[in-house]
Amino acid sequence: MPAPIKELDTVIIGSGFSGVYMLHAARQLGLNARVLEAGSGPGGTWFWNRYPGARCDIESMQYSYQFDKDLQQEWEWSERYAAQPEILAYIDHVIERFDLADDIQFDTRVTSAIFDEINGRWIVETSTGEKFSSKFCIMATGCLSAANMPDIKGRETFSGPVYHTGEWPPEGVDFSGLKVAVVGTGSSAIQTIPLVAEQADQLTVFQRTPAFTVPARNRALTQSEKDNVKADYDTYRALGKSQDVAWDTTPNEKAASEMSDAEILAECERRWEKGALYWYGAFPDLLIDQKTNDIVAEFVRGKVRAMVTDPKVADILAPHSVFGCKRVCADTNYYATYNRDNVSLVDISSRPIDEITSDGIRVDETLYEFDAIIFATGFDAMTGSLNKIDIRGRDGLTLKDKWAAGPRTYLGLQTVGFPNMFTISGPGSPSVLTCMVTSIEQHVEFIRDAIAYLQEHNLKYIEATAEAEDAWVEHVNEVAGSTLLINCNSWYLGANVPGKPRVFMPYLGFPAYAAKCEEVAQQGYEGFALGAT
Ligand code: N01
Repeated sequence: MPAPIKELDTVIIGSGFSGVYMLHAARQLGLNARVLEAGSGPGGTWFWNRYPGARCDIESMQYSYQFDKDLQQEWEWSERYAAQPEILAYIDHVIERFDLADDIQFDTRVTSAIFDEINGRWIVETSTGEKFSSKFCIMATGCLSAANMPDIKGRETFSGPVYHTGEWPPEGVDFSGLKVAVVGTGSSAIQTIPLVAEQADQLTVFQRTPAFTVPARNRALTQSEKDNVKADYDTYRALGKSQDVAWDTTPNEKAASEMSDAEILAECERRWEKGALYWYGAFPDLLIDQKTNDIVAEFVRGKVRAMVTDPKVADILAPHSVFGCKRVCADTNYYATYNRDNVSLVDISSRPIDEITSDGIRVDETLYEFDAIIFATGFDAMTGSLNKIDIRGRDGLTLKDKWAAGPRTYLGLQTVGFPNMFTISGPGSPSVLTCMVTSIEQHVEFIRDAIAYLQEHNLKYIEATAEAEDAWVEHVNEVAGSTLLINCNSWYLGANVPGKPRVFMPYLGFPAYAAKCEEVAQQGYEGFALGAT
C-alpha cells in the first residue's frame, strides 16, 4: 500500500545555508515547512567537501548569517578563514539555536518534483518512498553540490580507492605511505595538495590548466579583532552588501591605465600581502581591460617563478589565462609544495589523460603508478544539482528541457512554467560571484516577503512572466559580455562539463541586483504574475 501523501505549505530541498535559513523564515510566516536533505547531516556543500584543507575563501566573520544580531554576537570564529569543520559546527549551532531540527529530514534524496496543475500543488517524491504535496517548492540545492567526475577511459578498473574532493568520506582518509595522484588544479586541489603532500609517500599532480592562486593569509583571529568587528557589525555588514565578494574590495579610484608603473606595482604588492579575494578590488578595470589584467597576471607569474625552485615546474605552474576569469584561488603553501622531493607535476594541457588502468594513470606512453587517486575536478555547477531531480512544471515541461540551451530565469529566483517554485542562488543570480551567505539571506528574505505578500493579498501563486525572464537573461549576458569573464573555459560558463551549453550563469553585481529585487518587490512584484487561482 502506497504511503499517504504528507501535506505541507513549503517543501525545501537541501539543508545548506539556504535551506536552514529558509526553514527559519518559513516558520516566521507560520508555514508548515519541511527540509528534505540527501546527506546524513546539514551543511550542503560544506557537508560533502570534507577533503583535507577545505576552507572558505571569504572571511569567517563575513561568511556567516546576519539575520539575527544575537547569533552574530555569540558565535566565536577561531580563524580569519574558517575551515570546513568549523563551518559545519556553526550550521549545527544555528539549527539548535533556532530549534529547527524537527523539520529537517536527512538521508532523503528528492527524486522528483512535479507540479499538479489541477490542484496547484507540487508533488515531491523521495528515495525513501515518501510523497509530499506542497504549495511552494523551494530549491535550496546549492550551486556547487553536484560533483563532476570526468569520464576517463578505464576509471572503474583502478584497483585502489578513488576519491572526489566534493564527495569526501566522512571518516577521512589516511594517505601515509601511499603513492597518490591528484587530478585537477582548481580551488579544491590547491587547498588539498599541500596537506596530502605532507602525508603521502609520493604525490603526483595532473594539471590541465594552471590556476591563478594567491596567498590566503589565513591565521587565528585575535580577540580584539573579533571584538572590533562585533562592536561595529552593522557597518561591516553594510560594507559587505555594498561589495561583490570580500568585506572591502573597493577599488582604487584610478584605473591602472592612469597609474604609474611604480603605483601599479605598489598596489599589486599591497594586494598580495592582504591576500585572497581582496585582489578583485585591485583596479577598477581589472576585469574589463585586458592590458590591466595582463599586468596583474604577469605580477602573479613573477611570484610563482620566485617561489618554485625548478624553473621548468614554475613555467608549467605559471597561469596564462585571464586573472579572475575563473574564481581566483586562495592558498596556503601551494607553490612551496612543488619544491618538496615527494611531489611532482604532470602537464596534461596538450595531451590529456589517455586512460586509467588497474595500476594508475596513463598519459601517452607513460604509466604513472598509484595507490590512490583524488579527483579534484570540480562541479556541474549551478544547474547540476537541479538536474539530478526530475522537475516538471506546467504542461509536463521538464526543467532539463526548458534549460536545454542554458538556464533561463528571472532574477535567478524563478523560471517561467514553474509556478511557486523558487531557486535560492539560482542561475541568473549573483550567488557564486559574491559572499554566498549574504546572497542567500537576500534571496531567502525576498522569497519570504513574496510569500507574505501572497498571503496578505489572498493570492495563491507567483510565477515569473516570459517578458521579465527574457529581459533578465539578456541583461545577465550583456553584463557578463562587457567583461573579461567570458574569455576562459570556466565553470561559470559550464565549460568544464562536456556537452553543457556555454552560457554565463551567474549575474555580476550584488549591489545592483539587491537594489533591483527591492524595486521589484516595491512595485508589487513586477515581472511576476500573481494569481488567485
Ligand atoms: O573545481 P574547478 P574546484 N582532466 O572546476 C580540472 C569553490 N571552492 O572544486 O581548468 C584533467 O575550479 C580542471 O581543469 P581545467 C570555488 O568557487 C571554493 O577546485 O578545466 N583535469 C581544474 O583544474 C571554486 O571555483 C573553495 O582545465 C580536469 C580542476 O579539475 C569552485 O568551488 C574551495 C578534468 C577543477 O577545478 C570549484 O572548485 C574549493 C579532466 N577531465 C572550491 N576535468 C574556497 O572557498 C576537470 N579538470 C576556498
